[in-house]
Amino acid sequence: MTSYKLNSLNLPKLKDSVSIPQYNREKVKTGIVHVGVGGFHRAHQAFYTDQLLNESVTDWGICGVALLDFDTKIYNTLKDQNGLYTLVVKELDGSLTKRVIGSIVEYLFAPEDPLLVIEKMASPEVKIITLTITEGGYNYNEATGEFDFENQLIQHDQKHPQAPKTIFGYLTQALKLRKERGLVGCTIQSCDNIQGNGHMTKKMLLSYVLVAEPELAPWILQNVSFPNAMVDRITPATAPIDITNLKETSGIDDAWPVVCEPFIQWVIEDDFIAGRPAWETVGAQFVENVAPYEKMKLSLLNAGHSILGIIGALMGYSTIDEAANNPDLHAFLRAYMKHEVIPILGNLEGINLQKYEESLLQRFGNSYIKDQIERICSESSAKFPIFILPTVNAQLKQKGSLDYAALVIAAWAVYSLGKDKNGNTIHRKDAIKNILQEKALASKENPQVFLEIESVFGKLNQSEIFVAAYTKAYQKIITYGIEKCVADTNSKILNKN
Ligand code: CS2
Repeated sequence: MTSYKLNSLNLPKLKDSVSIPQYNREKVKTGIVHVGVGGFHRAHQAFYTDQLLNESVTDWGICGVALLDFDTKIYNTLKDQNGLYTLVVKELDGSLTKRVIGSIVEYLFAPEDPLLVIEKMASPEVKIITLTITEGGYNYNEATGEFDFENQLIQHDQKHPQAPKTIFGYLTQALKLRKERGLVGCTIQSCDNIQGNGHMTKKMLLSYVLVAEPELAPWILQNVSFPNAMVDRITPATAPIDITNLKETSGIDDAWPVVCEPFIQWVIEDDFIAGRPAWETVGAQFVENVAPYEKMKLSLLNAGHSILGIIGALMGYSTIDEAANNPDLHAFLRAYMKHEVIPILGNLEGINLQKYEESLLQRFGNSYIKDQIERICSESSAKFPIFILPTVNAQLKQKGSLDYAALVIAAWAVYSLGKDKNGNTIHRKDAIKNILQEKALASKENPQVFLEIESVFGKLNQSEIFVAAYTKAYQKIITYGIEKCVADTNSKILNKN
């Protein structure tokens, strides 16, 4: 079929094969600056906002910001397509729902022109700055609980405030301009998977500001709000076949479409100091306290992902659905949720945890999604402290079950050696990959060494109970192999001395 390159000019030609923005993008004003235009942002916030713009709202267009050199490819691609891209929802029956999204009306590349980005963030029409900068982007040290001033990029920002490299440098300069110009404040809204992501953003930003621009801190406290939010939509990395299929079946020549699952959720605290879009009209939920939703999602969905990812990788799988459909691993995950997570969640008002758990297992098992294990396991050193360790620490406090989590962490130590059960190489991506590997090697002699990585595990290696459970699990994986170990976790092997 004839295909058209996706851009503003060709948009009308595509309207018969796909739904396209119903609004005049030129009339849309930028009310939001979003930092980190990855797949997740494009499947989630930009999608909610696109629906809103379709309802004749014009003040809430998004200006994307690419912060890192690494973002060059997505920046060039979207620039070329005038900010347009296709969102392909892979439905439960395998059919595809496609929609061209138009809510990203501007896009800036920070390394090219930092001052332009600072000006944009400071501009009076911008009311909200949203972030998807990944769990690791908050510059938080698990061992100290504090902002990491050792980070060289942070040190760079302190020396070169007008050409920053980190989000903290940018926000500080933008807020400083707002203050100096007597402008109203704004909302800074994290959309990352972190418990209390608004609190975390506020704490980390203020830590930086107190050192870099101390006089700005009181102004921030008065003029900037940081709502917490829970975000959810499984968004695998786009595969080359997704691009080809889109071109062949719909005639859309899109260099970087986004694929995702049908499920979507966004629960937000209603704390927007300078106003906000009515995202509730397109499905977002505004609540007073988002903490229970965050806790539930991080400790069940995200932890579930990491468990399927790490153990699945060792078993030789490459996608999450393969791991989730392994009956033993499925039963293991279910048991982890039941014995270790649900007891610490308590009663969450208005939430049926049983139903939530069932829906997660169904989402993980959806074989049309093909979420990559490599994506899930990437940056595990930033994920475990948020997704799994709070559960372990809570169980330790109440002297409860921790054998499942101990096995997962032991599996991570074995995974960090870089070979699956068949001896094939596992491709790993992690900011501290070398440290993980070095500790994993030393763990062959003494398994506890892996737990010494303080920036990940904090003081966990000082808990005799945990160390004992972990060491036992580690030795059992080495002796019996991951499959047998998982299969027997509920009964024999793990419980036997
Ligand atoms: C995943 C998340 O990165 C991960 O490890 O668990 O990206 C997950 O797919 C999303 O949070 C789903 O909302």
